[in-house]
Amino acid sequence: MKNALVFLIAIVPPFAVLAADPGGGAMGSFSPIASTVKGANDAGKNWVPTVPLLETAAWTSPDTDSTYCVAWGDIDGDGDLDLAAGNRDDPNRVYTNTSGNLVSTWTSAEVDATRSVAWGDWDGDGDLDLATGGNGDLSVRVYENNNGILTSVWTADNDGITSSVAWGDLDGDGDLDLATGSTYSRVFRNDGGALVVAWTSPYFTDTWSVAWGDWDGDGDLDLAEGNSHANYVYGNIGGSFARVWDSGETDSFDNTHSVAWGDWDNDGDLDLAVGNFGQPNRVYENGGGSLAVVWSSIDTDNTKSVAWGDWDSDGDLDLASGARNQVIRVYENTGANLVSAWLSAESGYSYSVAWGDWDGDGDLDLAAGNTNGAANRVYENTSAVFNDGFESADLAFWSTAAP
Ligand SMILES: [Ca+2]
Ligand SMILES: [Ca+2]
Ligand SMILES: [Ca+2]
Ligand SMILES: [Ca+2]
Repeated sequence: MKNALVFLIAIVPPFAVLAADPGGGAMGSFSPIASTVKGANDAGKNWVPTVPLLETAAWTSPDTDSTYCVAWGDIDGDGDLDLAAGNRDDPNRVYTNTSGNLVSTWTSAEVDATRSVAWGDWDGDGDLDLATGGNGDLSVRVYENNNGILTSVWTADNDGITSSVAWGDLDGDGDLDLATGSTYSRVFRNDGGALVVAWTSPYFTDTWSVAWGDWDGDGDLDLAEGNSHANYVYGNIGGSFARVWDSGETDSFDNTHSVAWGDWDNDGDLDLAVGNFGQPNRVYENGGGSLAVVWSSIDTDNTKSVAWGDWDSDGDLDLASGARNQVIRVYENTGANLVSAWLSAESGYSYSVAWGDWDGDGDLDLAAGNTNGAANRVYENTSAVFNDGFESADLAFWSTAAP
């Protein structure tokens, strides 16, 4: 998993890093580290010469649950990330992280045909509780966390399939409210432990995905909606919502299954990635009150899930995508473009991808939730970071380049 060189560096103080000197081959010190190393290797933008994510999964679940959604969260408060899996035809599951292994420690009593899971401390007692959304009469559920055991404590009828759940404090009162994507999107407000319907979208949207983000920078959370037709953003106006942006697409255009906010151009506002099924994925750049397509993928994967994460730790957000019956991709952010830079070895039914540092070495690893008889997987990132952007990928480059 971690090569000996990385381990050597990890145990020395960060400002006295020793590495092979590319000029003379002797051991020496770099100062400052990031500019010296990256400037010499990476023309212009911080392009990392080696791909940081391993192609073959480092962890594969022993079960083959039909997982529609995975989410990282520290269920037991021991400082490492555990993995929740929302399953379609099986009980939901939590894999607890035990020294780098993920072991199933909880399965739900219910089988809800779950499509989405989200961690959040809904009761403010300091531990993460789990919201789920799925099919059926009681398609939205909250499991309360008691010492790592999750028990269903709240359910709601959401008028149809709930494809997406997302926690966010819509009214700034310090507790988490819950957005749901369904036939009509909803927001449930947290009123002292009870979740009550605060808003229902007036639009029939057939929503696949919802995501909170302060798109206009006014300090409250707005809501993006990924739909089978046009995508919407609802602006938060004093705790209620009004549609303030419409992508304007028709039924024959993007069939969006996943949306994710992220500041891809580092200009301080949130941009929106959309994962489209059988059509190009896209990034809409935030132009202050509007979103405009600035990137479309060359591929037209059956994308089910997109997730932003800085996989190479160079300070910009890269984009992972999971797709049905296709490989997982990572699109590397090269400045004003996203370039497909990594493909998983497996071609699975990856309905969900989620970044998280599962081994606590400072870089983002990638979890994939798979359906159709495929195990869930975690792909390990080998670019452990030591202070400002200094990466093991650079170390590996220098160690092989030195005489
Ligand atoms: Ca809690
Ligand atoms: Ca931006
Ligand atoms: Ca990056
Ligand atoms: Ca890691």
